[in-house]
Formats: sequence, structure tokens, C-alpha cells
Amino acid sequence: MANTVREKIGVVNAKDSKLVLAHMIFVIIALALGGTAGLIQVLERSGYFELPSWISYYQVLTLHGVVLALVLTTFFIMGFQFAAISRVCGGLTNTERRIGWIGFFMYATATVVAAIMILLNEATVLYTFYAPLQAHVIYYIALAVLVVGTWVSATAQLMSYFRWKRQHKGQKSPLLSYMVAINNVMWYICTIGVATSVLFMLIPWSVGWVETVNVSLSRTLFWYFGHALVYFWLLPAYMVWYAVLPKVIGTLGFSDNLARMSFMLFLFFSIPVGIHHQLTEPGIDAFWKSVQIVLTFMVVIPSLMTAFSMFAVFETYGRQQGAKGLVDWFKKLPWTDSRFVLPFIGMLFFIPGGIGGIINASGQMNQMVHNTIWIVGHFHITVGTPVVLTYFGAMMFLLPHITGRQLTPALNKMGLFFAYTWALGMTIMSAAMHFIGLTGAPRRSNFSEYGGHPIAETWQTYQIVQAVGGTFLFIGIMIGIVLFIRLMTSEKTGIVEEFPVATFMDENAPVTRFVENWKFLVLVTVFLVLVAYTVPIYQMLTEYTVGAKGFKLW
Ligand code: HAS
Ligand code: CU
Repeated sequence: MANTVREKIGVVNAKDSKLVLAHMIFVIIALALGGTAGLIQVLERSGYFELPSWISYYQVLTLHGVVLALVLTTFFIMGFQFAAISRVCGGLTNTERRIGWIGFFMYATATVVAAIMILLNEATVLYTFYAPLQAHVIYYIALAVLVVGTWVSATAQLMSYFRWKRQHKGQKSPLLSYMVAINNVMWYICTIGVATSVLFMLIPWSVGWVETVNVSLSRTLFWYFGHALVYFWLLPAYMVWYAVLPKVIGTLGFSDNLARMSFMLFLFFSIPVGIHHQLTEPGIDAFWKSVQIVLTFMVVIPSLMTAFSMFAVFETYGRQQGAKGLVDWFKKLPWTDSRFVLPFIGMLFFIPGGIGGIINASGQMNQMVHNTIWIVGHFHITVGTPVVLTYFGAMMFLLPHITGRQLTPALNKMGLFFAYTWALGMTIMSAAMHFIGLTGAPRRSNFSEYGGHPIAETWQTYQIVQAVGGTFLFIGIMIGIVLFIRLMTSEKTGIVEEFPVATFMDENAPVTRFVENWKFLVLVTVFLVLVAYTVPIYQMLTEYTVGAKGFKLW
């Protein structure tokens, strides 16, 4: 189809589709690799399986974390954001697309190099690469290139957004493009932390130019980035919830303005909260920990706004379908549409996921759960289900859309199976993790009987339950892989699968001005970062300066 026609009916054009597809192929490979690594871990932790001596548990764990939490997410996010921008801003220009390809090649190459270093056992430092664990310098360089690559792609997307704004002076920007812009601006600001740590601390230290590294500082710079990273994962899922799902089920979105407001709050509050990952660490005053705890509770608000909006959309839809009682609307939802069911199951998981997050963030309760497998349970029902099932829900229309194929009834059904198997496996696995975490079972650890300790003995049954859940999950992943391959290769019928984009109940209401005033947005964000981080970082540079030499514990 000629590009102009495709644009008119709101289709990602053929050239942009190639760029998106290149990203999505990495997503599928990452899912296969990471899912296999995950299966190996639950089996090893059950005590009934041991890895051969040439590969260690921690190497597999590093691969699992990096490939799923960093690679799958990054490639999906950048690919989806390109698709979304292209869809709503009338296609990328040649320059924007070229910049997008440069970004893609940077993080694609970096990913391959990083994966090789992990497989060579030169970077068994887990996905958080905490110092003083020390990886090979090539691994750190690969991470730096990966981050810079995402900056390049994000720039192409922002160019597109600002071009649209210039061409449509005085108009409200398309919601999806605004959301992409917010996520990218947040990404620029938060990645400064990890880039600083990698470039100025970890690389010189791993090459041997300096002997020691300031552990507190490097971890603080990591978490300055690391918490915002979890929202970088989450926001594309929220883009789908706010701006795609209402159209999928056939109703209006609740409020365009509310959605923008919630994204603005994410920009403000995603970054100055990283210390909630360091509540048990020395070298940070209790006062600054509590400041960041308060800010963490602020970042819960936009998620509650999102929950409210989604309930409103679903209830309104159900009542349009004739639902009468208090909860009748629930039954009227389109339970046979995988594009709806996948993200919806994600939302259900996010209710306990979010509650768990609030528990983690509550100062004293963090003492109980920190460094236990409860945390692993938490992130499997935040990033591991709400986020990725929403990504896969989007794949159901995106893959056929960009390849010119169709979401056939059979493939749709497979999508439903995929969703339910995942949900079953994840419920079993994450429940077991939460329970034993509460009695102290550690995270980041392979099977151990802890010398026959009576509490450790009570973990054993749950670790087997965990393995059963993980196995179901793995089966779900295999269904997903087959499904995605079929979605990209099924017959071409000439019909373009829709990329649904919602309109809103307040579609014609004027947009609140400051929400798109980027100077104001960046200023507030930087101000909050300075409030939260200036003193703790100053103290690390002047008082808590003791350095550690590198350790290779593998
Ligand atoms: Fe978290 C640790 C606090 C959200 C991911 N988190 C982690 C780690 C990861 C992670 C990966 O304060 C481990 C890092 C590591 O390796 O060490 N987290 C929070 C808080 C939130 C939160 C307060 N986390 C997330 C999200 C993640 C994620 C989102 C990934 C995408 N987290 C923490 C803390 C730690 C932590 C501490 C450190 C712990 C430690 O000690 O190490 C909040 O943002 C949560 C707010 C969410 C809600 C839920 C809203 C619900 C919605 C769904 C509505 C449902 C509908 C359907 C509409 C309040 C939007 C309903 C329909 C029906 C019919 C019922
Ligand atoms: Cu966090």
C-alpha cells in the first residue's frame, strides 16, 4: 500500500515497520533465552537438579536478569515507541528513521557483546552489577554503548514528536506521542546516574587505573537510575492501558487530561526515590532515607490514578453492554479477545504487585523483606506480569500490523492459552516466593540447606512449589514463542490489522497548559532530584569515601 494511504488510515508505514520488526525479533529471542534460564533456576533451587560444572547458577541468573529485565524490555519499549510515534505522528521522516536505525544497531551490538561476556563467565555480576563484584571491562563498555544507543533512538522519537508539534501549532499533541516523550525525557535524566557510575567509576576500576571503588556511591548512582528504570518499563504498558485498550474493547478512554497528568507525575517522582532500594545500607542518613520514602509514596499516586481510570473504562463499557448490578460489568468484558485478556491479567497482578511495593517502601517493613526472595516475588508480579503481559498483549496486534499478517481466530485463542498458562505459573511461583521470603529465604542464592537449620527446612516444600509454578510459566513462554513466530509468518491476506488508538470522553477539553511545558517539566524534575540527592551524594564524596577493591566470586 502506498505510504500516504497507510498514513491516512493510521497505519505504521512499511519503512517504519521494518525498524519496529527488528526490535521485536530481539524481544522474542530474549524471551526464549531468559525463560529457559528462569526454568533452570527454579529447578536448581528446588534441590532436585544440579547444573553441570562448566556453568554456574550465578551465570545463569545473570543471563536471566540481563536478558529479560534489560534486553527484552529495552527492545520492546524502543520498538513500540517507534511504532506508536509513527502511528500517531504520520510516520517518521527519513532522518528520524535513520537515527532510529543507528540507535538500534548500537544496542543490538552491545547486547550481543554483553551476552558473550556473560556466557564466557567474565561478567557474573547479576543484572544490578553491584560493585565490588567486578566484571570484565568489555562488559561495562557494552552496557555504556547500550545506554547511549537508547539515547539515540529516544532522540529520533522526540524529533518526531516536536516536529508534529511545530506542524500543528496550538493543537493538543497526540496522547501516545506525549507519553513517549515523557518516558524518553525521564530516561535521559535517570540514565545519567548509571552512565556516570559505569564511565567514571566501574570502567577505570575494572581496567586497573584505580584500585578501589566507592561502593555506596556506585550503588546510589545505580539506584538513581534503577528505580526510574522500573517506570521506564511500566510506562509503555500504561500507554497501552490508557491509549489502546479502550479502543480494543470498543469504548472511550476515561480522560486524556488525567492520563497526561499521571505521566507528568511519573516524570517528577520516578527518579528522586532510588534510595528506597538502599534502606538497609550504611552511609546514608536516616533522614534522607525518609525523605525518599515520602517521595516514593508520591509516585504511587499516578498508579492509583491509572487504576481508577481503568476501572472507569471497564465499568462504563460493561454498563453500555447492559450491565445492571454493582459488579455485573465485569462479566460483560470481552473475555475472548486476547488483546484485552493479556493486559487485563497483567492489571490484576498489579494489584498485589503494587501493594507489595508499598510494603517494601515502608521503612521498617523493608527490614523484613530486603534481600529475601519476597523481592523476587514482587518484581515478578510487577515487571514480570503486568508489564510483560501487556507488552505481549500489544504484540498480538503489533506483529500482524507491521508484517501485513492477520490475528486469526486460532492465533487469538492461542493468545488466551498463553495468558492463562502464564497467570497460573506466575500465581504459584510468586506466591511461594512471597511466603518464604517472609521467613527469611534469601534471594540471589542457589539451593542450600543451611546446615539443616529448622527454618530453612520449612522452605523446601515451597521451593518445590516454586519450581512447579516456574515450569508452568516456562510452558506458557514456549506457547508465546510459537505464537509470535506464527503471528509474523501467517498468511498475508491484504488486510491491515488495526493498531487501535483510543479517543477519550474529554477528547475536546483543552489540555492543561503546563503539562506540555517542557522547561517547566524538566525544571521541577531536576529540582526534586537535587532535593533528594544533593546531601547524600555530597556525604558519600566527602565522608563515606572508603573504597573497595574488586571481587570475582565466581
Ligand atoms: Fe518495586 C524492588 C517499591 C512498583 C520492579 N521493584 C523492586 C525490584 C524490581 C521492582 C525489579 O520501596 C527489585 C530490584 C532489585 O533487584 O533489587 N515498587 C515499589 C513501589 C511501587 C513499585 C512503591 N516495582 C514497581 C514496578 C516495577 C517494580 C511497577 C516494575 C515494572 N520495589 C519497591 C521497593 C523495592 C522494590 C521499596 C526495594 C526492595 C528491597 O528492599 O530491595 C509502586 O509504584 C507501586 C504502585 C502500584 C499500585 C498498583 C495500582 C494498580 C493498578 C491495576 C489496577 C487494576 C485494574 C483491573 C484496573 C498502587 C494500576 C481491575 C479489575 C478488576 C475487576 C479487579
Ligand atoms: Cu524502586
